[in-house]
Amino acid sequence: MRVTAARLHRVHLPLVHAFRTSSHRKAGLDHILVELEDADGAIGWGEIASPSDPYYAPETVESCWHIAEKYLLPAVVGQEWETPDEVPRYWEKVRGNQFAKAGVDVAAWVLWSTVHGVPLSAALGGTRSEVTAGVSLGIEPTIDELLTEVRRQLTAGYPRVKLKIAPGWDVEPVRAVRAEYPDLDLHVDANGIYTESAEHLAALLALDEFGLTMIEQPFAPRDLPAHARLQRAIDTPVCLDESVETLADLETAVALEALRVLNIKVSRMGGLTAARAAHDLAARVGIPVWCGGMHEFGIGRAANVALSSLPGFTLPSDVSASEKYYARDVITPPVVARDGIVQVPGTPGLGHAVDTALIAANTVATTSVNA
Ligand code: OSB
Ligand code: MG
Repeated sequence: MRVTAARLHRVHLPLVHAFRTSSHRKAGLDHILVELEDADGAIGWGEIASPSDPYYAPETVESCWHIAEKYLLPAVVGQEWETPDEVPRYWEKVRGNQFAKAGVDVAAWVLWSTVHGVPLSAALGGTRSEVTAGVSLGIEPTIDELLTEVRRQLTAGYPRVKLKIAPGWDVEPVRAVRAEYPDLDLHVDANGIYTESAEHLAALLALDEFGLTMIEQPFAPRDLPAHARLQRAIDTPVCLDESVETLADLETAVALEALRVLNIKVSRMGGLTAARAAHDLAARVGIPVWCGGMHEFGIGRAANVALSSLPGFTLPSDVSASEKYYARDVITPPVVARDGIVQVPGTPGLGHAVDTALIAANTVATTSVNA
Protein backbone atom coordinates (compact mmCIF):
# COMPACT_ATOMS: atom_id res chain seq x y z
CA MET A 1 0.00 0.00 0.00
CA ARG A 2 1.10 3.52 -0.66
CA VAL A 3 -0.57 6.69 0.60
CA THR A 4 -0.23 9.40 -2.04
CA ALA A 5 -2.24 12.17 -0.39
CA ALA A 6 -3.34 13.01 3.14
CA ARG A 7 -5.74 15.59 4.48
CA LEU A 8 -6.74 16.92 7.90
CA HIS A 9 -10.17 18.40 8.66
CA ARG A 10 -10.86 20.16 11.93
CA VAL A 11 -14.56 19.50 12.53
CA HIS A 12 -16.81 20.97 15.24
CA LEU A 13 -19.88 19.07 16.50
CA PRO A 14 -22.17 20.24 19.33
CA LEU A 15 -22.78 17.78 22.20
CA VAL A 16 -26.41 16.96 23.01
CA HIS A 17 -25.61 16.96 26.76
CA ALA A 18 -22.74 18.99 28.25
CA PHE A 19 -20.14 16.73 29.89
CA ARG A 20 -18.23 17.59 33.04
CA THR A 21 -15.19 15.74 34.43
CA SER A 22 -12.99 16.50 37.43
CA SER A 23 -11.21 19.15 35.31
CA HIS A 24 -13.56 20.73 32.78
CA ARG A 25 -16.97 21.11 31.16
CA LYS A 26 -17.70 20.87 27.42
CA ALA A 27 -20.75 21.72 25.27
CA GLY A 28 -19.22 20.93 21.87
CA LEU A 29 -16.06 19.27 20.56
CA ASP A 30 -13.51 19.87 17.81
CA HIS A 31 -11.90 16.69 16.52
CA ILE A 32 -9.50 16.34 13.59
CA LEU A 33 -10.51 13.87 10.90
CA VAL A 34 -7.63 12.29 8.98
CA GLU A 35 -8.03 11.19 5.37
CA LEU A 36 -5.41 8.96 3.75
CA GLU A 37 -5.72 8.32 0.01
CA ASP A 38 -3.89 5.78 -2.18
CA ALA A 39 -2.99 6.08 -5.87
CA ASP A 40 -6.31 4.45 -6.90
CA GLY A 41 -8.34 6.98 -4.93
CA ALA A 42 -9.28 4.62 -2.07
CA ILE A 43 -9.71 6.48 1.20
CA GLY A 44 -9.17 5.58 4.82
CA TRP A 45 -10.54 7.83 7.56
CA GLY A 46 -9.19 8.24 11.07
CA GLU A 47 -10.01 10.56 13.95
CA ILE A 48 -7.83 12.55 16.31
CA ALA A 49 -10.10 12.80 19.36
CA SER A 50 -7.95 15.07 21.51
CA PRO A 51 -9.78 17.29 23.98
CA SER A 52 -9.18 20.98 23.27
CA ASP A 53 -7.38 21.56 26.58
CA PRO A 54 -4.35 19.66 27.96
CA TYR A 55 -6.16 18.37 31.07
CA TYR A 56 -6.65 14.67 30.25
CA ALA A 57 -3.31 14.35 28.45
CA PRO A 58 -0.71 16.95 27.42
CA GLU A 59 -2.09 17.20 23.87
CA THR A 60 -4.53 19.79 22.52
CA VAL A 61 -6.34 20.07 19.18
CA GLU A 62 -3.71 22.60 18.05
CA SER A 63 -0.77 20.43 19.13
CA CYS A 64 -2.27 17.44 17.31
CA TRP A 65 -2.78 19.48 14.17
CA HIS A 66 0.82 20.68 14.30
CA ILE A 67 2.29 17.22 14.92
CA ALA A 68 0.13 15.50 12.30
CA GLU A 69 0.73 18.14 9.62
CA LYS A 70 4.42 18.68 10.24
CA TYR A 71 5.66 15.22 11.27
CA LEU A 72 3.23 12.30 10.94
CA LEU A 73 1.66 12.80 7.53
CA PRO A 74 4.95 13.73 5.78
CA ALA A 75 6.51 10.60 7.34
CA VAL A 76 3.78 8.32 5.94
CA VAL A 77 2.94 9.82 2.54
CA GLY A 78 4.86 8.07 -0.25
CA GLN A 79 5.94 5.06 1.87
CA GLU A 80 5.37 1.51 0.68
CA TRP A 81 3.89 -0.87 3.29
CA GLU A 82 2.16 -4.26 3.39
CA THR A 83 0.10 -4.18 6.59
CA PRO A 84 -0.99 -1.26 8.79
CA ASP A 85 0.94 -2.45 11.83
CA GLU A 86 4.07 -1.34 9.93
CA VAL A 87 2.91 2.28 9.72
CA PRO A 88 3.79 3.51 13.25
CA ARG A 89 7.48 2.82 12.53
CA TYR A 90 7.50 5.82 10.16
CA TRP A 91 6.99 8.14 13.12
CA GLU A 92 9.13 6.12 15.53
CA LYS A 93 11.31 9.20 16.26
CA VAL A 94 8.32 11.28 17.37
CA ARG A 95 7.92 10.95 21.13
CA GLY A 96 4.50 11.00 22.80
CA ASN A 97 1.70 12.76 20.92
CA GLN A 98 -0.44 9.62 21.15
CA PHE A 99 -3.73 11.21 20.08
CA ALA A 100 -2.20 12.65 16.91
CA LYS A 101 -0.57 9.30 16.09
CA ALA A 102 -3.79 7.41 16.79
CA GLY A 103 -5.75 9.33 14.15
CA VAL A 104 -3.22 8.52 11.43
CA ASP A 105 -2.80 4.90 12.56
CA VAL A 106 -6.58 4.33 12.49
CA ALA A 107 -6.79 5.86 9.00
CA ALA A 108 -4.10 3.41 7.81
CA TRP A 109 -6.05 0.45 9.25
CA VAL A 110 -9.29 1.67 7.68
CA LEU A 111 -7.60 2.23 4.30
CA TRP A 112 -6.01 -1.23 4.36
CA SER A 113 -9.17 -3.06 5.40
CA THR A 114 -11.21 -1.14 2.81
CA VAL A 115 -8.79 -1.96 -0.03
CA HIS A 116 -8.56 -5.62 1.04
CA GLY A 117 -12.32 -5.96 1.41
CA VAL A 118 -12.25 -7.10 5.03
CA PRO A 119 -14.05 -5.64 8.04
CA LEU A 120 -11.81 -3.58 10.32
CA SER A 121 -12.60 -5.91 13.23
CA ALA A 122 -11.48 -8.97 11.22
CA ALA A 123 -8.31 -7.14 10.13
CA LEU A 124 -7.49 -6.65 13.82
CA GLY A 125 -8.24 -10.27 14.73
CA GLY A 126 -11.60 -9.58 16.36
CA THR A 127 -13.79 -12.56 17.22
CA ARG A 128 -17.04 -11.00 18.51
CA SER A 129 -20.00 -10.06 16.32
CA GLU A 130 -21.41 -7.78 18.99
CA VAL A 131 -19.95 -5.83 21.90
CA THR A 132 -21.43 -4.66 25.19
CA ALA A 133 -21.52 -0.90 25.71
CA GLY A 134 -21.39 0.96 28.99
CA VAL A 135 -22.02 4.64 29.57
CA SER A 136 -19.84 7.22 31.22
CA LEU A 137 -21.67 9.95 33.15
CA GLY A 138 -20.11 13.30 33.94
CA ILE A 139 -20.32 15.22 37.19
CA GLU A 140 -23.86 16.59 37.48
CA PRO A 141 -24.91 19.74 39.38
CA THR A 142 -26.91 17.68 41.93
CA ILE A 143 -27.36 14.05 43.02
CA ASP A 144 -30.98 14.20 41.84
CA GLU A 145 -29.84 15.17 38.35
CA LEU A 146 -27.30 12.35 38.43
CA LEU A 147 -30.01 9.85 39.41
CA THR A 148 -32.19 11.11 36.57
CA GLU A 149 -29.30 10.59 34.16
CA VAL A 150 -28.57 7.08 35.50
CA ARG A 151 -32.26 6.19 35.16
CA ARG A 152 -32.29 7.51 31.58
CA GLN A 153 -29.30 5.35 30.59
CA LEU A 154 -30.63 2.21 32.30
CA THR A 155 -33.96 2.71 30.54
CA ALA A 156 -32.00 2.93 27.27
CA GLY A 157 -30.65 -0.54 28.14
CA TYR A 158 -27.01 0.13 29.06
CA PRO A 159 -25.88 -2.55 31.56
CA ARG A 160 -22.88 -0.68 33.03
CA VAL A 161 -22.61 2.84 34.39
CA LYS A 162 -19.40 4.69 35.09
CA LEU A 163 -19.52 7.83 37.21
CA LYS A 164 -16.93 10.57 37.09
CA ILE A 165 -15.83 11.41 40.62
CA ALA A 166 -13.77 14.20 42.21
CA PRO A 167 -13.09 15.24 45.80
CA GLY A 168 -16.46 16.39 47.17
CA TRP A 169 -18.38 14.39 44.53
CA ASP A 170 -17.55 10.80 45.39
CA VAL A 171 -18.99 8.87 48.36
CA GLU A 172 -22.41 10.59 48.42
CA PRO A 173 -23.28 10.27 44.70
CA VAL A 174 -22.03 6.65 44.72
CA ARG A 175 -24.07 5.89 47.86
CA ALA A 176 -27.18 7.39 46.23
CA VAL A 177 -26.82 5.44 42.97
CA ARG A 178 -25.97 2.22 44.81
CA ALA A 179 -28.97 2.60 47.14
CA GLU A 180 -31.29 2.79 44.14
CA TYR A 181 -29.50 0.06 42.10
CA PRO A 182 -27.94 -2.56 44.41
CA ASP A 183 -26.97 -4.93 41.55
CA LEU A 184 -25.85 -2.43 38.92
CA ASP A 185 -22.41 -2.90 37.31
CA LEU A 186 -21.15 0.43 38.63
CA HIS A 187 -17.69 1.93 38.46
CA VAL A 188 -16.03 5.29 39.11
CA ASP A 189 -13.38 7.29 37.28
CA ALA A 190 -11.36 10.04 38.99
CA ASN A 191 -9.16 11.08 36.04
CA GLY A 192 -6.17 11.26 38.35
CA ILE A 193 -7.43 14.06 40.63
CA TYR A 194 -6.86 12.43 44.05
CA THR A 195 -3.71 12.56 46.17
CA GLU A 196 -2.71 10.42 49.12
CA SER A 197 -3.76 13.16 51.57
CA ALA A 198 -5.67 11.84 54.59
CA GLU A 199 -8.93 13.36 53.35
CA HIS A 200 -8.63 11.97 49.82
CA LEU A 201 -7.55 8.53 51.01
CA ALA A 202 -10.50 8.39 53.41
CA ALA A 203 -12.89 8.98 50.50
CA LEU A 204 -11.21 6.34 48.31
CA LEU A 205 -11.23 3.79 51.13
CA ALA A 206 -14.90 4.56 51.85
CA LEU A 207 -15.77 3.71 48.24
CA ASP A 208 -14.57 0.15 48.86
CA GLU A 209 -17.84 -0.79 50.57
CA PHE A 210 -20.08 -0.16 47.52
CA GLY A 211 -19.10 -3.23 45.49
CA LEU A 212 -17.81 -1.14 42.58
CA THR A 213 -16.51 -3.03 39.56
CA MET A 214 -13.44 -0.80 39.60
CA ILE A 215 -11.97 2.52 40.68
CA GLU A 216 -10.37 4.06 37.60
CA GLN A 217 -7.27 6.26 37.71
CA PRO A 218 -7.55 7.75 41.20
CA PHE A 219 -4.03 9.27 41.19
CA ALA A 220 -1.81 11.20 38.80
CA PRO A 221 -0.73 9.33 35.66
CA ARG A 222 2.92 8.83 36.61
CA ASP A 223 2.18 7.88 40.21
CA LEU A 224 2.09 4.11 39.78
CA PRO A 225 3.34 3.44 43.34
CA ALA A 226 0.31 5.27 44.79
CA HIS A 227 -2.00 3.06 42.72
CA ALA A 228 -0.18 -0.04 43.97
CA ARG A 229 -0.52 1.12 47.60
CA LEU A 230 -4.26 1.74 47.17
CA GLN A 231 -4.74 -1.63 45.47
CA ARG A 232 -3.11 -3.35 48.46
CA ALA A 233 -5.52 -1.51 50.80
CA ILE A 234 -8.84 -2.17 49.02
CA ASP A 235 -10.73 -5.08 47.47
CA THR A 236 -12.17 -3.03 44.60
CA PRO A 237 -10.00 -3.50 41.51
CA VAL A 238 -7.92 -0.48 40.53
CA CYS A 239 -8.16 0.30 36.81
CA LEU A 240 -5.57 2.38 34.97
CA ASP A 241 -6.34 4.79 32.13
CA GLU A 242 -4.06 7.88 31.88
CA SER A 243 -1.09 5.96 33.39
CA VAL A 244 -0.72 3.64 30.40
CA GLU A 245 0.40 5.33 27.17
CA THR A 246 2.87 2.67 26.01
CA LEU A 247 3.40 -1.06 26.31
CA ALA A 248 6.32 -0.34 28.64
CA ASP A 249 3.98 1.63 30.93
CA LEU A 250 1.74 -1.42 31.09
CA GLU A 251 4.66 -3.72 31.88
CA THR A 252 5.78 -1.37 34.66
CA ALA A 253 2.28 -1.15 36.12
CA VAL A 254 1.92 -4.93 36.05
CA ALA A 255 5.31 -5.39 37.71
CA LEU A 256 4.29 -2.97 40.48
CA GLU A 257 0.83 -4.58 40.85
CA ALA A 258 -0.66 -1.12 40.33
CA LEU A 259 -3.75 -2.40 38.47
CA ARG A 260 -6.20 -5.27 38.22
CA VAL A 261 -8.10 -3.90 35.21
CA LEU A 262 -6.92 -1.95 32.14
CA ASN A 263 -8.81 0.66 30.17
CA ILE A 264 -7.41 0.54 26.63
CA LYS A 265 -8.00 3.70 24.62
CA VAL A 266 -7.04 3.82 20.97
CA SER A 267 -6.26 7.55 21.34
CA ARG A 268 -4.14 7.25 24.46
CA MET A 269 -2.10 4.30 23.16
CA GLY A 270 -1.35 6.02 19.83
CA GLY A 271 -3.56 3.88 17.60
CA LEU A 272 -5.06 0.48 16.92
CA THR A 273 -1.66 -1.14 16.42
CA ALA A 274 -0.54 -0.29 19.95
CA ALA A 275 -4.01 -0.83 21.45
CA ARG A 276 -4.05 -4.36 20.05
CA ALA A 277 -0.57 -5.02 21.42
CA ALA A 278 -1.71 -3.80 24.87
CA HIS A 279 -4.67 -6.18 24.62
CA ASP A 280 -2.32 -9.07 23.81
CA LEU A 281 0.00 -8.25 26.71
CA ALA A 282 -2.88 -7.87 29.17
CA ALA A 283 -4.28 -11.24 28.04
CA ARG A 284 -0.89 -12.89 28.66
CA VAL A 285 -0.74 -11.58 32.24
CA GLY A 286 -4.43 -12.22 32.97
CA ILE A 287 -5.67 -8.63 33.21
CA PRO A 288 -9.20 -8.03 31.90
CA VAL A 289 -9.56 -5.04 29.58
CA TRP A 290 -12.24 -2.77 28.20
CA CYS A 291 -12.15 -0.08 25.55
CA GLY A 292 -12.37 3.46 26.85
CA GLY A 293 -13.68 6.38 24.84
CA MET A 294 -12.90 10.05 24.26
CA HIS A 295 -16.37 11.14 23.12
CA GLU A 296 -15.35 10.13 19.63
CA PHE A 297 -17.27 11.13 16.55
CA GLY A 298 -18.42 8.13 14.50
CA ILE A 299 -15.08 7.34 12.89
CA GLY A 300 -13.19 6.92 16.15
CA ARG A 301 -16.27 5.32 17.71
CA ALA A 302 -16.43 2.67 14.95
CA ALA A 303 -12.71 1.97 15.46
CA ASN A 304 -13.43 1.47 19.19
CA VAL A 305 -16.19 -1.01 18.33
CA ALA A 306 -13.82 -2.94 16.05
CA LEU A 307 -11.14 -3.05 18.77
CA SER A 308 -13.68 -4.18 21.36
CA SER A 309 -14.37 -7.27 19.23
CA LEU A 310 -10.98 -8.74 20.26
CA PRO A 311 -11.35 -11.67 22.68
CA GLY A 312 -9.73 -10.05 25.75
CA PHE A 313 -12.30 -7.23 25.89
CA THR A 314 -14.43 -9.00 28.46
CA LEU A 315 -15.78 -5.92 30.27
CA PRO A 316 -18.30 -3.44 28.77
CA SER A 317 -16.62 -0.75 26.66
CA ASP A 318 -17.30 3.01 26.34
CA VAL A 319 -18.89 2.50 22.94
CA SER A 320 -22.31 3.97 23.68
CA ALA A 321 -24.44 5.04 20.71
CA SER A 322 -23.60 8.15 18.68
CA GLU A 323 -26.97 9.68 19.67
CA LYS A 324 -25.89 9.87 23.31
CA TYR A 325 -23.43 12.58 22.25
CA TYR A 326 -24.26 13.88 18.77
CA ALA A 327 -27.59 14.70 17.09
CA ARG A 328 -25.94 13.97 13.72
CA ASP A 329 -22.76 11.94 13.45
CA VAL A 330 -20.12 11.95 10.70
CA ILE A 331 -20.93 8.35 9.71
CA THR A 332 -24.08 6.70 8.36
CA PRO A 333 -25.58 4.74 9.86
CA PRO A 334 -24.38 6.09 13.22
CA VAL A 335 -23.19 3.70 15.95
CA VAL A 336 -26.38 2.23 17.40
CA ALA A 337 -26.82 0.35 20.67
CA ARG A 338 -29.83 -1.90 21.39
CA ASP A 339 -30.20 -2.94 25.02
CA GLY A 340 -26.58 -1.96 25.48
CA ILE A 341 -25.33 -4.11 22.60
CA VAL A 342 -23.55 -2.72 19.54
CA GLN A 343 -23.29 -4.88 16.42
CA VAL A 344 -19.80 -5.19 14.93
CA PRO A 345 -20.07 -4.37 11.21
CA GLY A 346 -19.33 -7.26 8.84
CA THR A 347 -18.70 -5.05 5.82
CA PRO A 348 -15.24 -3.93 4.57
CA GLY A 349 -13.27 -1.18 6.27
CA LEU A 350 -14.99 1.00 8.86
CA GLY A 351 -18.35 -0.62 8.04
CA HIS A 352 -20.10 2.76 7.90
CA ALA A 353 -20.29 5.35 5.13
CA VAL A 354 -18.57 8.63 5.94
CA ASP A 355 -20.89 11.64 5.58
CA THR A 356 -18.56 13.98 3.70
CA ALA A 357 -21.30 16.60 3.25
CA LEU A 358 -21.84 16.82 7.02
CA ILE A 359 -18.08 16.97 7.53
CA ALA A 360 -17.72 19.77 4.95
CA ALA A 361 -20.55 21.72 6.57
CA ASN A 362 -18.88 21.54 10.00
CA THR A 363 -15.23 21.93 8.99
CA VAL A 364 -13.43 24.89 10.54
CA ALA A 365 -9.98 24.24 9.02
CA THR A 366 -8.37 21.91 6.50
CA THR A 367 -4.88 21.16 5.19
CA SER A 368 -3.27 18.60 2.88
CA VAL A 369 0.06 16.84 2.38
CA ASN A 370 0.85 15.28 -1.00
CA ALA A 371 3.53 12.88 -2.22
O1 OSB B 1 -11.32 9.15 31.42
O2 OSB B 1 -12.58 7.97 30.19
C1 OSB B 1 -12.13 9.08 30.51
C2 OSB B 1 -13.85 11.64 28.25
C3 OSB B 1 -12.90 12.64 28.20
C4 OSB B 1 -11.74 12.49 28.93
C5 OSB B 1 -11.52 11.34 29.69
C6 OSB B 1 -12.46 10.32 29.72
C7 OSB B 1 -13.67 10.51 29.01
C8 OSB B 1 -14.76 9.53 29.03
C9 OSB B 1 -15.47 9.35 27.74
O3 OSB B 1 -15.11 8.96 30.03
C10 OSB B 1 -16.41 8.19 27.68
C11 OSB B 1 -16.93 7.95 26.29
O4 OSB B 1 -16.36 8.39 25.28
O5 OSB B 1 -17.96 7.25 26.20
MG1 MG C 1 -10.81 7.29 32.38
